[in-house]
Amino acid sequence: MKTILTGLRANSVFTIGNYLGALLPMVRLAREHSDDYNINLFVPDLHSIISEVDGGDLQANIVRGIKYYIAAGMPLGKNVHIYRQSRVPAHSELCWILNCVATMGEMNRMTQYKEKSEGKASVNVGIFDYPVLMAGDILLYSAEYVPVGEDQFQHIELARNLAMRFNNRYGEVFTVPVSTAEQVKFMGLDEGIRIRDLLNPEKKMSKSTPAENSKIMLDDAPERAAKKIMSATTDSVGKVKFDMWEQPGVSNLLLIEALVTDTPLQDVISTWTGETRYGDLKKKVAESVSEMLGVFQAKLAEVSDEMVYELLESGERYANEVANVKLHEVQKCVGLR
Ligand code: AQP
Repeated sequence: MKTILTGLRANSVFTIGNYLGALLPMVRLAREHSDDYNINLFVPDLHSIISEVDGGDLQANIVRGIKYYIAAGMPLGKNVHIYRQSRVPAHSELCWILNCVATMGEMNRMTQYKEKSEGKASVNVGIFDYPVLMAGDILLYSAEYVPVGEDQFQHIELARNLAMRFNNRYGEVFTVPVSTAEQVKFMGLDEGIRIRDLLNPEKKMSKSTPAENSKIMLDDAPERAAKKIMSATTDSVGKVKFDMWEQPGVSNLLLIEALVTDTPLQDVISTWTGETRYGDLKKKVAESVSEMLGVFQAKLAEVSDEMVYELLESGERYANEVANVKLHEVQKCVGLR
């Protein structure tokens, strides 16, 4: 059976960027395909520690991260596997082997590394190397489809390159994930999703950005989220047009409105193009986001810790079984067994 796999770092509360760009597409795919695909959802807790864990409580964040998936409507059938990366040691072991296949040249080109290390006097090696760990996360389970936001596409391409290079060198061991263009098609999209920072819409919305008004968190009170939308940066053009280059703030609002209300983007664009009162657009988006958060938060409150730990127990048993078989195969190929 083919595998669809995704992970969201549990280093803090998620933003609506994480929710709309990765969590919701995965939930949709799981709903469509959980009868005939393995659906692997994991918490990349080893990735979490490459940056400081906000709130200092990684365990609580992990449990909350899994609750997010459930609250977002993830089906919990027999083919859905939920696990923590650190409970499957094969991830770290495969990462080391892949480190010996990856090159400094390709790693130095990773945009996320450049962005995350920009302006810092000292950068940990984990920030540089985590795309290799991510490649291992994918290749261990022979996942062909990896729904992620647009910012992670370069890492999917890296995973493909490492898989192909390894296969050329040692034999056909890894399933190569499909190209990012095909990933997008599989998600039913025209292009990858990138929700922008509300104050600085040239940048993506990130949980680690310090400015509170730049991002909407999934635990924001609906009224607070509405205020953040109302204070979002727009532009001085004075007329709504969907153009991420010329009018990124306004275009970001249109994209959020489409995703939050599950309306085709083209329909939202047609409704608002030419509108001169940005305030009206903001008001509508603020209402939609508040409503979405209210419904989501009510569902979240119904998910118990016990439910999460039960899912983890069976998910981690499954993940270790599958990952150990693949790791053993890899170790044999490189001469370690
Ligand atoms: N702004 C975004 N728009 C669309 N998708 C996004 N994702 C993140 N930000 C956006 C997607 O969310 C998934 C999980 O991301 P992650 O937490 O593993 O790491 P990240 O990409 O580094 O997310 P952040 O919010 O930017 O975290 P910090 O600030 O901690 O670095 C991925 O699929 C990602 O594409």
